[in-house]
Amino acid sequence: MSTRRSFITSSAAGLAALAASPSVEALSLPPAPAKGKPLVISTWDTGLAANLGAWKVLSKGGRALDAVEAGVMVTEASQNCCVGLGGNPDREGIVTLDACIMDEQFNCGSVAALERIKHPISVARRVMERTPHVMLVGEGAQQFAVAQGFPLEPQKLSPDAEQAYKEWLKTSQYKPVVNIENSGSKKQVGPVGGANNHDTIAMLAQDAQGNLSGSCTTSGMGFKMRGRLGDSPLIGSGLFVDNAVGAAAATGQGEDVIRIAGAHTVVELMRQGMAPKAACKAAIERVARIKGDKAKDIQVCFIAISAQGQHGAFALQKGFSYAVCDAQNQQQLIQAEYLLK
Ligand code: SD4
Repeated sequence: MSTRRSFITSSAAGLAALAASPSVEALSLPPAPAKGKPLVISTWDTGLAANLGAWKVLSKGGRALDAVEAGVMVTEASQNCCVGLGGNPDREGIVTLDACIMDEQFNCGSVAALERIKHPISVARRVMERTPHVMLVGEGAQQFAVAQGFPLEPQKLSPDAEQAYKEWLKTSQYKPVVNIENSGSKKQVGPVGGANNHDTIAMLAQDAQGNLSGSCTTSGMGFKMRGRLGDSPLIGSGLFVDNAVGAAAATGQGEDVIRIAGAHTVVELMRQGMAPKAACKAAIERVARIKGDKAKDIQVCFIAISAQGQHGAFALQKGFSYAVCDAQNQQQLIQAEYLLK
């Protein structure tokens, strides 16, 4: 007996109806040709330098996956910012790192609560490529990294992080500061730490072949509880890529990104026909509805690119910028629109 669904999928008219219907998976449809490629976007002003790292790969016709790894490695290795081992520690004084990566074929890898490894994004990629798993955490993630030849770095805070931690110990209050990720922020030694506290970089790229990939790496919220994970290592929250539809990534208060499965939500909204910025805005509105009055105390931001090569972003609060690099704009920083005026 043929069901209505099997009838629709087997007729030409049905295929047209499927394409028009917002509720139907776009997975089976061929991706539309991309216009803006190659293209890379990433969060905060630190994304400018990271994008150039990615652009070295993209401009030579390289793969988006290689670009998003190389790009955020620039930030992880940076001496004066706090993605990577220079990041603010947890409340026990230990730096723990989270990262994830996803390619155009739904391959993904992730590490969380990883200690003493300089490039968590590369370990996440190894998890993706060399294990049957998606995610490794804590001791097991570190053991895997060492087995893969990643050197174990000293357990030591950067001078900025050490100063911030000492300041934090005076009150020991967990109170994240909105937009502290901007390197242009005024020095903020206080509840969540010092200047140059860029807790996360998320990056999305489309290569010359039109394929999408994304990466996300962070030391997490400064002075978090030991063992706390945010959205950044979680595929579907901090990052999601569907090559036929688009890619999205998040930064900001991880708990509130997780609550709405943020990056996946943005991609699903694009699947329903929304442009990247509109999809990011709708996801932010969802966060705001859930948080009510408390929305003013947090920052949440999304960036997205579509399979057609459009990009966009939206934030809950003023102050979020994202960096764009394509053939026309190698150094563009865009102030994102925001919801709470
Ligand atoms: C987290 N989302 O750990 C991260 C923090 C972040 O910019 O994005 N900061 O919740």
